[in-house]
Amino acid sequence: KGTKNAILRLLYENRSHYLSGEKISQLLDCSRTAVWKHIRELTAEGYIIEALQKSGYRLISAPDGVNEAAILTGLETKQLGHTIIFSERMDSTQKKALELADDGAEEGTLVVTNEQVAGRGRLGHHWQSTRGTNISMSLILRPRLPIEKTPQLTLLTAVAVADAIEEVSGLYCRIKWPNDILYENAKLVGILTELQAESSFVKAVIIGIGINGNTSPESFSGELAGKASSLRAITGDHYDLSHLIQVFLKRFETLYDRYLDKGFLAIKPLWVRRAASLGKKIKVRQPGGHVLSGKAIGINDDGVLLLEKEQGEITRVYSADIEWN
Ligand code: BTX
Repeated sequence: KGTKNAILRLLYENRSHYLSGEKISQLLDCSRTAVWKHIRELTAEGYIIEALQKSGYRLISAPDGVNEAAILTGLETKQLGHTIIFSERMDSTQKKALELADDGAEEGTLVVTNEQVAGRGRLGHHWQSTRGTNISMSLILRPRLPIEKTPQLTLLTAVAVADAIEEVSGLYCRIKWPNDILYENAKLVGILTELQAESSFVKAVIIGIGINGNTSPESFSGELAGKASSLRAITGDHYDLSHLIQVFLKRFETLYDRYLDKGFLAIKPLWVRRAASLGKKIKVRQPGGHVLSGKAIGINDDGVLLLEKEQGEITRVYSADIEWN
């Protein structure tokens, strides 16, 4: 698998010209037969690779979805995403990332798959993924943060994803507290932040992100009909999901560095600018089933939602699902 990945990586890096079998075998220190065998395997997997007798190989196109080589080629981050754990199919990237974090995976490790069969949302919800058309990924971080600050990373992630979506598609998305990314009330992205801690400090934060990129509108049926959408369903365009991941990682890294340096106050205005829920009358459904209603007046400097109840009393909301009409 290692050599095949390395060949794919070379093909991605040299997309503008042909790379001879001999050159590949020299660079990777393997036989030309091995190169030929791996190229044949890649072709069977759906990669279209042009082979010219005198010139060599050139990658024309890749199957739908993401792959490790595509994410790494041209990635502009300093650290995030430099280690990628990819496989075509996984139960849940979140589950895998939690295991890897337990085993000491370093900050910035990205777990990603094309087919997530048991995706998890918050509070035991299910997250739907369709093969090759949406992004399912989990990022492992090791910030030196007290536990109570970690929800801020969810808000930061929402800003980074919304900014990345805007950069690749031009769509201006809004954020519904704490973690939904909406375009005209349809959910395009889900974010799930989980952590491993020791006493009151964080050992690892795992940020799971699901993005409906090229998902067809028909796949949002039943409960999701009218509530979920995808970039493709909105614009009609087809997106390079590996590129979207690169743009996200770059943006996230910039904001994360700024956050570690200056704290949440440096991120708050970026979040508020995109906030969909502020100023609205909302219903807050808390874990455990308790429901509050009132007006969402803002978030405080820690990222906690401030709810003004009928009588004018202000309550802080740390974790909940919110809705409005
Ligand atoms: P959440 O609890 O805020 O949202 C889950 C709810 O969203 C579901 O109950 C359902 O109503 C709706 N939903 C389910 N699938 C979709 C979808 N594809 N698009 C729009 N709405 C949907 C959000 O939880 C957090 C989701 C994180 C998913 C990522 S994917 C990579 C990583 N691995 C993993 O198992 N989870 C995370």
